[in-house]
Amino acid sequence: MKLKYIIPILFIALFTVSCSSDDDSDTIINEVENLKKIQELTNATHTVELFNTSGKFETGYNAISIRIKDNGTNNYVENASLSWMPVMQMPTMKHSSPKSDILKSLGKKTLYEGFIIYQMANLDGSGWSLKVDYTIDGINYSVDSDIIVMQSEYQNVTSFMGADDTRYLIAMIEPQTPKIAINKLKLGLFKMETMMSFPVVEDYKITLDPRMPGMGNHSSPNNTDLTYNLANKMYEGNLSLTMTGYWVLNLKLLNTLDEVLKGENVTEEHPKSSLYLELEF
Ligand SMILES: [Cu+2]
Repeated sequence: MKLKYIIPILFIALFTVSCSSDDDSDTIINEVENLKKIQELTNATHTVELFNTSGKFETGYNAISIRIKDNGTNNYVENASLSWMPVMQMPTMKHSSPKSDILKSLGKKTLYEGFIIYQMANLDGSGWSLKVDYTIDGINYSVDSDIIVMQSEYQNVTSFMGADDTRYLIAMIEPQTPKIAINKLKLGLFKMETMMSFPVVEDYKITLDPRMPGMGNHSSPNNTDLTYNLANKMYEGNLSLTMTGYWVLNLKLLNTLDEVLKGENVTEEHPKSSLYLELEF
Protein backbone atom coordinates (compact mmCIF):
# COMPACT_ATOMS: atom_id res chain seq x y z
CA MET A 1 0.00 0.00 0.00
CA LYS A 2 1.23 3.48 -0.83
CA LEU A 3 2.07 5.89 1.96
CA LYS A 4 -0.68 8.33 0.93
CA TYR A 5 -3.26 5.62 1.72
CA ILE A 6 -1.66 4.46 4.95
CA ILE A 7 -1.62 7.85 6.64
CA PRO A 8 -5.37 8.52 6.34
CA ILE A 9 -6.11 4.99 7.56
CA LEU A 10 -3.83 5.46 10.57
CA PHE A 11 -5.49 8.79 11.28
CA ILE A 12 -8.97 7.27 11.16
CA ALA A 13 -7.85 4.45 13.44
CA LEU A 14 -6.42 6.86 16.02
CA PHE A 15 -9.48 9.08 15.87
CA THR A 16 -11.80 6.12 16.41
CA VAL A 17 -9.81 4.91 19.41
CA SER A 18 -9.80 8.30 21.09
CA CYS A 19 -13.52 8.69 20.48
CA SER A 20 -14.44 5.43 22.12
CA SER A 21 -12.15 6.06 25.11
CA ASP A 22 -13.93 9.41 25.56
CA ASP A 23 -17.24 7.59 25.82
CA ASP A 24 -15.86 5.18 28.39
CA SER A 25 -14.48 7.95 30.59
CA ASP A 26 -17.82 9.71 31.12
CA THR A 27 -17.78 8.91 34.83
CA ILE A 28 -14.26 10.24 35.49
CA ILE A 29 -14.60 13.71 33.98
CA ASN A 30 -11.93 16.08 35.26
CA GLU A 31 -13.33 19.51 36.16
CA VAL A 32 -10.33 20.66 38.22
CA GLU A 33 -7.65 21.11 35.51
CA ASN A 34 -7.00 24.73 36.44
CA LEU A 35 -7.13 24.20 40.20
CA LYS A 36 -4.66 22.93 42.78
CA LYS A 37 -5.65 20.54 45.54
CA ILE A 38 -5.33 22.05 49.01
CA GLN A 39 -6.23 19.01 51.07
CA GLU A 40 -8.43 15.92 51.31
CA LEU A 41 -10.78 15.30 54.25
CA THR A 42 -11.55 11.60 54.54
CA ASN A 43 -14.11 9.50 56.40
CA ALA A 44 -15.14 5.85 55.95
CA THR A 45 -17.37 6.50 52.93
CA HIS A 46 -16.05 9.57 51.12
CA THR A 47 -13.06 11.77 50.36
CA VAL A 48 -13.87 15.48 50.37
CA GLU A 49 -11.34 17.26 48.13
CA LEU A 50 -10.66 20.99 48.56
CA PHE A 51 -9.20 23.07 45.70
CA ASN A 52 -8.27 26.65 44.88
CA THR A 53 -5.85 28.37 42.50
CA SER A 54 -2.86 28.44 44.88
CA GLY A 55 -3.19 25.03 46.54
CA LYS A 56 -3.08 26.49 50.05
CA PHE A 57 -5.18 28.35 52.59
CA GLU A 58 -4.01 31.81 53.66
CA THR A 59 -5.48 34.48 55.92
CA GLY A 60 -8.07 36.59 54.14
CA TYR A 61 -10.54 35.62 51.44
CA ASN A 62 -10.27 32.05 50.11
CA ALA A 63 -12.44 31.00 47.16
CA ILE A 64 -12.74 27.21 47.43
CA SER A 65 -13.93 24.47 45.07
CA ILE A 66 -15.02 21.13 46.52
CA ARG A 67 -15.43 17.63 45.14
CA ILE A 68 -16.75 14.53 46.96
CA LYS A 69 -15.42 11.13 45.93
CA ASP A 70 -17.25 7.94 46.84
CA ASN A 71 -14.49 5.76 48.31
CA GLY A 72 -16.28 2.58 47.18
CA THR A 73 -16.75 3.41 43.50
CA ASN A 74 -14.19 6.24 43.00
CA ASN A 75 -17.00 8.24 41.36
CA TYR A 76 -17.60 11.90 42.16
CA VAL A 77 -20.91 12.74 43.78
CA GLU A 78 -23.10 15.04 41.67
CA ASN A 79 -26.12 15.55 43.93
CA ALA A 80 -24.80 16.45 47.39
CA SER A 81 -25.87 19.39 49.51
CA LEU A 82 -23.11 20.70 51.74
CA SER A 83 -22.41 23.05 54.62
CA TRP A 84 -19.21 23.79 56.51
CA MET A 85 -17.83 25.15 59.76
CA PRO A 86 -14.24 26.37 60.08
CA VAL A 87 -13.05 26.52 63.70
CA MET A 88 -9.90 28.00 65.20
CA GLN A 89 -8.84 26.54 68.55
CA MET A 90 -7.06 29.20 70.57
CA PRO A 91 -5.45 28.79 74.01
CA THR A 92 -8.52 29.91 75.95
CA MET A 93 -11.41 29.75 73.47
CA LYS A 94 -12.44 28.78 69.97
CA HIS A 95 -14.06 30.78 67.20
CA SER A 96 -15.20 30.45 63.62
CA SER A 97 -14.87 32.86 60.67
CA PRO A 98 -17.03 34.39 57.92
CA LYS A 99 -18.04 31.88 55.27
CA SER A 100 -20.46 31.57 52.36
CA ASP A 101 -23.01 28.89 51.63
CA ILE A 102 -21.74 26.08 49.41
CA LEU A 103 -23.38 25.94 45.99
CA LYS A 104 -22.96 23.74 42.93
CA SER A 105 -20.50 25.41 40.56
CA LEU A 106 -22.28 26.79 37.51
CA GLY A 107 -22.11 24.40 34.56
CA LYS A 108 -20.14 21.74 36.49
CA LYS A 109 -21.19 18.20 37.34
CA THR A 110 -18.87 17.32 40.19
CA LEU A 111 -17.81 20.70 41.64
CA TYR A 112 -19.25 22.77 44.46
CA GLU A 113 -17.93 26.14 45.61
CA GLY A 114 -17.94 28.79 48.30
CA PHE A 115 -15.57 30.98 50.30
CA ILE A 116 -14.06 31.15 53.78
CA ILE A 117 -12.36 34.25 55.24
CA TYR A 118 -9.71 33.23 57.79
CA GLN A 119 -9.12 36.28 59.96
CA MET A 120 -5.97 35.02 61.69
CA ALA A 121 -3.33 32.31 61.62
CA ASN A 122 -0.61 30.86 63.80
CA LEU A 123 2.91 31.22 62.42
CA ASP A 124 3.19 27.46 61.80
CA GLY A 125 -0.28 27.30 60.16
CA SER A 126 -1.79 25.27 63.01
CA GLY A 127 -5.00 25.88 64.95
CA TRP A 128 -7.73 25.67 62.31
CA SER A 129 -10.00 22.74 61.54
CA LEU A 130 -12.79 22.37 58.99
CA LYS A 131 -15.99 20.35 59.46
CA VAL A 132 -18.00 19.59 56.33
CA ASP A 133 -21.53 18.22 56.69
CA TYR A 134 -23.17 16.87 53.55
CA THR A 135 -26.29 15.00 52.49
CA ILE A 136 -26.49 12.54 49.59
CA ASP A 137 -29.79 10.89 48.69
CA GLY A 138 -31.25 11.78 52.09
CA ILE A 139 -28.35 10.35 54.11
CA ASN A 140 -26.26 12.67 56.30
CA TYR A 141 -22.46 12.45 56.43
CA SER A 142 -19.78 14.47 58.14
CA VAL A 143 -16.02 14.88 57.96
CA ASP A 144 -13.84 16.95 60.26
CA SER A 145 -10.11 17.52 59.97
CA ASP A 146 -7.29 19.88 60.87
CA ILE A 147 -6.34 22.26 58.07
CA ILE A 148 -3.27 24.43 57.53
CA VAL A 149 -3.82 28.20 57.25
CA MET A 150 -0.76 30.39 56.67
CA GLN A 151 -0.39 34.11 57.38
CA SER A 152 -0.66 36.31 54.26
CA GLU A 153 2.20 38.72 53.69
CA TYR A 154 -0.08 41.78 53.63
CA GLN A 155 -3.13 42.76 55.68
CA ASN A 156 -6.00 41.65 53.43
CA VAL A 157 -8.40 41.15 56.34
CA THR A 158 -8.90 43.06 59.58
CA SER A 159 -10.99 42.44 62.68
CA PHE A 160 -11.82 45.42 64.92
CA MET A 161 -14.18 46.83 67.54
CA GLY A 162 -16.55 49.53 66.26
CA ALA A 163 -17.69 52.62 68.19
CA ASP A 164 -20.97 50.75 68.68
CA ASP A 165 -19.15 48.05 70.73
CA THR A 166 -19.68 45.52 67.95
CA ARG A 167 -16.79 43.50 66.56
CA TYR A 168 -16.57 43.70 62.75
CA LEU A 169 -14.41 42.10 60.10
CA ILE A 170 -13.49 43.57 56.70
CA ALA A 171 -11.80 41.47 54.02
CA MET A 172 -10.51 42.23 50.53
CA ILE A 173 -12.17 40.07 47.89
CA GLU A 174 -11.08 41.91 44.72
CA PRO A 175 -8.77 42.84 43.10
CA GLN A 176 -6.94 39.50 43.31
CA THR A 177 -4.47 40.73 40.68
CA PRO A 178 -4.21 44.55 40.97
CA LYS A 179 -3.29 46.54 37.86
CA ILE A 180 -2.22 50.10 37.06
CA ALA A 181 -5.79 51.14 36.36
CA ILE A 182 -9.10 51.82 38.03
CA ASN A 183 -9.55 48.47 39.77
CA LYS A 184 -12.88 47.22 41.03
CA LEU A 185 -12.50 47.03 44.82
CA LYS A 186 -14.76 44.46 46.45
CA LEU A 187 -14.80 44.12 50.24
CA GLY A 188 -16.74 41.82 52.55
CA LEU A 189 -18.11 43.31 55.80
CA PHE A 190 -19.17 40.93 58.58
CA LYS A 191 -20.29 41.27 62.17
CA MET A 192 -19.03 38.91 64.88
CA GLU A 193 -22.46 38.07 66.27
CA THR A 194 -21.12 35.21 68.37
CA MET A 195 -17.86 33.26 68.37
CA MET A 196 -19.37 30.98 65.71
CA SER A 197 -21.59 33.34 63.68
CA PHE A 198 -20.38 36.09 61.30
CA PRO A 199 -23.33 37.42 59.26
CA VAL A 200 -22.93 39.95 56.42
CA VAL A 201 -23.58 43.58 57.46
CA GLU A 202 -25.83 45.35 54.94
CA ASP A 203 -26.20 48.97 53.82
CA TYR A 204 -23.23 50.51 55.64
CA LYS A 205 -20.69 52.64 53.79
CA ILE A 206 -16.90 52.28 53.53
CA THR A 207 -14.82 55.29 52.48
CA LEU A 208 -11.56 54.76 50.60
CA ASP A 209 -8.30 56.73 50.54
CA PRO A 210 -5.41 54.70 49.03
CA ARG A 211 -1.92 55.99 49.76
CA MET A 212 1.71 55.09 48.99
CA PRO A 213 3.59 55.56 52.28
CA GLY A 214 6.93 54.98 50.54
CA MET A 215 6.35 57.94 48.21
CA GLY A 216 5.32 60.86 50.42
CA ASN A 217 1.99 59.18 51.19
CA HIS A 218 0.52 60.34 47.87
CA SER A 219 -2.97 59.29 46.88
CA SER A 220 -4.55 58.77 43.45
CA PRO A 221 -7.41 60.33 41.48
CA ASN A 222 -10.87 58.92 40.72
CA ASN A 223 -11.33 56.63 43.71
CA THR A 224 -14.90 56.10 44.90
CA ASP A 225 -16.28 55.11 48.28
CA LEU A 226 -17.79 51.65 48.63
CA THR A 227 -21.50 50.94 48.75
CA TYR A 228 -23.38 47.74 49.45
CA ASN A 229 -24.36 45.57 46.51
CA LEU A 230 -27.39 43.51 47.49
CA ALA A 231 -26.85 41.09 44.57
CA ASN A 232 -23.51 39.71 45.83
CA LYS A 233 -23.71 40.93 49.46
CA MET A 234 -20.39 42.77 49.10
CA TYR A 235 -19.20 46.39 49.14
CA GLU A 236 -17.97 47.79 45.84
CA GLY A 237 -16.12 50.90 44.71
CA ASN A 238 -13.29 52.07 42.44
CA LEU A 239 -9.68 51.74 43.52
CA SER A 240 -7.27 53.83 41.44
CA LEU A 241 -3.70 52.48 41.40
CA THR A 242 -1.39 54.81 39.48
CA MET A 243 1.83 52.82 39.90
CA THR A 244 3.13 49.48 41.13
CA GLY A 245 4.38 49.15 44.71
CA TYR A 246 3.08 49.07 48.26
CA TRP A 247 -0.32 50.71 48.89
CA VAL A 248 -2.26 51.27 52.10
CA LEU A 249 -6.03 51.40 51.58
CA ASN A 250 -7.18 53.75 54.34
CA LEU A 251 -10.81 53.08 55.20
CA LYS A 252 -13.59 54.45 57.37
CA LEU A 253 -16.67 52.40 58.25
CA LEU A 254 -19.98 54.30 58.52
CA ASN A 255 -23.28 52.82 59.67
CA THR A 256 -26.69 53.50 58.09
CA LEU A 257 -26.94 56.77 60.08
CA ASP A 258 -23.58 57.91 58.61
CA GLU A 259 -21.93 57.63 62.02
CA VAL A 260 -18.24 56.68 61.83
CA LEU A 261 -17.70 53.33 63.59
CA LYS A 262 -13.98 53.03 62.85
CA GLY A 263 -11.23 54.85 60.97
CA GLU A 264 -10.04 58.45 60.50
CA ASN A 265 -9.23 60.83 57.65
CA VAL A 266 -5.63 60.83 56.44
CA THR A 267 -3.86 64.12 57.20
CA GLU A 268 -0.26 65.37 57.55
CA GLU A 269 -0.37 64.64 61.28
CA HIS A 270 -2.33 61.40 60.91
CA PRO A 271 -0.86 59.56 57.90
CA LYS A 272 -2.75 56.29 58.35
CA SER A 273 -6.30 55.38 59.34
CA SER A 274 -6.70 52.88 62.19
CA LEU A 275 -8.84 50.92 59.71
CA TYR A 276 -6.85 49.86 56.65
CA LEU A 277 -5.95 47.07 54.26
CA GLU A 278 -2.70 46.62 52.32
CA LEU A 279 -1.60 45.40 48.92
CA GLU A 280 1.56 45.30 46.84
CA PHE A 281 1.88 44.54 43.17
CU1 LIG B 1 -8.09 32.77 66.42
